[in-house]
Amino acid sequence: MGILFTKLFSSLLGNKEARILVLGLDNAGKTTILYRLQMGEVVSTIPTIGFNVETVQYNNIKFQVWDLGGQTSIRPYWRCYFPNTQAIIYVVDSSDTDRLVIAKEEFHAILEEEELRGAVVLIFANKQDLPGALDAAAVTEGLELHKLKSRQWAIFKTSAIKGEGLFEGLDWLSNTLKSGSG
Ligand code: G3D
Ligand code: MG
Repeated sequence: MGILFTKLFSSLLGNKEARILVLGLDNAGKTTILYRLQMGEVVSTIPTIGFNVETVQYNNIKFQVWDLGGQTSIRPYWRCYFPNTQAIIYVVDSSDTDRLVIAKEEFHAILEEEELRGAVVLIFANKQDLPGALDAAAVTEGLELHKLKSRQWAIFKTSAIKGEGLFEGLDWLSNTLKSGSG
């Protein structure tokens, strides 16, 4: 995946600093995906306010990961991470049907942020290898993706554990960003 990743993103965005946020509820598979991509060293930082942010810097692109949900008091501090965000990769545990409603609410809440208005959205319907995992259509419905207006988005079925679907999703993302409207 490391080499594929280089192919996909090497020509992206020139020398402009860019950010890609990888978000979702805890246990969705975000950290697993970050390691799967093998882009480089994952640096974990805990800002004073107490939420954990994992960062991988790939050339001029910063990938940053944290868990949505939980304490509302820390949310204002998320905003430090919003400027220059080109894309959001939203990761869902497709087998966690109990929390799909929370995943949906968190998803739409984050997209209301002014500074994320222009961000392209890639959804990973993760953990497809688990029995009972919802398919892409069911996750699309659960997340109410039809409500996304004037935003480029796509959903891909993935298994981070098996490394399936990640490349296809990132291929879409890099093409969409390269086409310039991201
Ligand atoms: P998070 O960073 O979003 O909180 P993690 O999620 O990447 O830490 O993953 C949470 C758990 O889900 C981990 O299991 C991880 O191995 C597992 N996981 C991630 N992606 C997949 C997947 O595609 N399929 C399956 N079956 N499991 C997955 P543990 O047991 O280490 O807590
Ligand atoms: Mg994690």
